[in-house]
Amino acid sequence: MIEVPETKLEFTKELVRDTGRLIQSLMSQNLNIDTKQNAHDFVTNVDKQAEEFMVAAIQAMYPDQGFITEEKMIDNEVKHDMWIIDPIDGTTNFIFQKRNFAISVGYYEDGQPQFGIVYDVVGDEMYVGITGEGSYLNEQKLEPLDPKVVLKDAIVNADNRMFKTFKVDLDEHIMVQRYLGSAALEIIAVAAGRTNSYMSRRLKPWDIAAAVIILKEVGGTWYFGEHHDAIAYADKHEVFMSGSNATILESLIALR
Ligand code: 2AM
Ligand code: CA
Repeated sequence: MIEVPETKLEFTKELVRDTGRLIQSLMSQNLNIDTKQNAHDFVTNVDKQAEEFMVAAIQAMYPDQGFITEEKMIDNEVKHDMWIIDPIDGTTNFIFQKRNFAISVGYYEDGQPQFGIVYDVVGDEMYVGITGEGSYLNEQKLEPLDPKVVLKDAIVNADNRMFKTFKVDLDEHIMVQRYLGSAALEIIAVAAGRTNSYMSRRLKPWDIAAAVIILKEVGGTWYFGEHHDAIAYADKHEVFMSGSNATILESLIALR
């Protein structure tokens, strides 16, 4: 008999850990690598298998769930209970570095964020944000972010192409630039207080849906296209800009 978990959150934490183990075991075998829109937009058999595994488990446990997933192993459809899933965020890192990638699962009800999980598989760090309750790293509560840090003292994560969209030489207005290559892990770095901003020119809902729930619970803030401290379900690229506080985010917007 299948044991019914106490809550959807507990179920999902367990599922994400299981998916992490699946990814680790497949990672040591030969990867089957394809490209999507362009030569450097990769997807592997592992992205697809991991997504299929998660979707099947959720459907087996709960009826009538909606999904928005990157690899489209299920028809994407908006319902009251919504799962927004990126099985591997940071696929290029996954393929070439075998680290610095994450599983991202955001759970929304009636458009409202409930919980988000970002799991750094190789680092074995599970970040969980629960709306109204706080955010956690491996069950340890994250501290609220400092509301007083200003842009000139900020570590800003973004690629050079994002920096080039600014009216100014952004390097002159910040402490230092960094870039990792996994939107979920970079938003998490802001939430954990390791950096002060993450920005990207073109993200989709599954890149951010889980991490922003974690960010919001510690006082961080963001724009996703026109949406302020909110996401959109549409399968559409949007500019993403975030800050560890409103001063940093508004300063960045003023310079763009
Ligand atoms: P991915 O690894 O799941 O594709 C850095 O490249 C970040 O941008 C990663 O989080 C990556 O997610 C995301 N990204 C890269 N290309 C993308 C694309 N074509 N659409 C949406 N997100 C993309
Ligand atoms: Ca992905």
